[in-house]
Amino acid sequence: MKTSNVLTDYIEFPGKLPVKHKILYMLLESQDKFLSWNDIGDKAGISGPGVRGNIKNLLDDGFPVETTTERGCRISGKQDILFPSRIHEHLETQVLGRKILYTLSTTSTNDDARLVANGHPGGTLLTCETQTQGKGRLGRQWESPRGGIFLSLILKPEIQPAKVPSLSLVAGYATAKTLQSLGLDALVKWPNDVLVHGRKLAGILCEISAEPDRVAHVIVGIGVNANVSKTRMPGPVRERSTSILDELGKYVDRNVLIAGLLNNFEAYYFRFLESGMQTLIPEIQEIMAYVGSPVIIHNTAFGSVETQHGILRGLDKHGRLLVLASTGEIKTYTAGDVSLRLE
Ligand code: BT5
Repeated sequence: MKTSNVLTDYIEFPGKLPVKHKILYMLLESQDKFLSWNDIGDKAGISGPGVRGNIKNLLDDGFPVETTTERGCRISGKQDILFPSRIHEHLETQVLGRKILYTLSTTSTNDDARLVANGHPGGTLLTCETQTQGKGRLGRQWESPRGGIFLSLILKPEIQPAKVPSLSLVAGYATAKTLQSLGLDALVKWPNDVLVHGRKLAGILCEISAEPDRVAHVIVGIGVNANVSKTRMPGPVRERSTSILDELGKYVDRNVLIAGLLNNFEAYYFRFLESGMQTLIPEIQEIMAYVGSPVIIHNTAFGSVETQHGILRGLDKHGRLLVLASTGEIKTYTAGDVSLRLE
């Protein structure tokens, strides 16, 4: 099913599955067993040529379908694929992920989410297997090989636009806590990264659409290097990144992980909406990277790059970064145009 305005081929959950996905899930569920051409056609409600056309499409999408004239088709071995219905099974949320838009490949789920935000309720999740133009902050690129998690949430919070930058930190905190529940030593690097052993494992990109005093929507994009080795990243990214697979040496169920992330995020998001950042700050600070360490800040908020050296002190009650400069002055930074690194 195509959703309005989105150019790529998203399926909507809950909703009717397109035939190609019906056949894919049939093959995955039958595990290593062959399904005859007739059985596939009967169950999917299509004729022989239709089955062949859809199997060809699945092969073009990169699924390892084995086809034989006599025995039919199968996909053998365990496949690392997202199932919206499995994400849904593990959700404990009231709002986040109650509606899921899923596609195999797209340019950027954040861009797609922005396109469809007006036509979908707050909490809608967009996710995919790979992105061809994954985005980071400040025009940077997000490497999005298969096996990673790429998701965007459409949020419609009734808050002042000035409070929105804090959401990036809330999402980063939820991501770090979710990774900690897998046994990883995950830390939040202000404002939008999650580090494990000093390397980046996840990143957050929040994009806002607002009028002066009203938020229309916020797109919270989260990328997690899950079942993908950093050896598949280009050189400069490889050196500074890591993944769940690299850290734990095993694959995780990305469906369960996405659901767990949404469950955590919703709990923190609701607390943020009800009581602001203050209540979350002490716990975020507990798992914040670089506190007490010398850091360098690059601030591009005023057009040119302003560089500041200092000691990272932590966060103020709004989630802004506090840095002690050598002059003894405490400098305050708001997420958005600021990059932070260890000196
Ligand atoms: C981020 O930007 O960390 C935000 C990443 C957000 C990605 C999600 S995926 C779903 C949604 N759709 C999108 O198009 N985006 C969001 P930033 O702090 O600017 O970090 C970007 C920098 O991280 C790059 O310049 C690289 O140095 C590095 N990098 C790129 N890909 C990486 C990866 N997969 N893992 C670790 N580091 C990466």
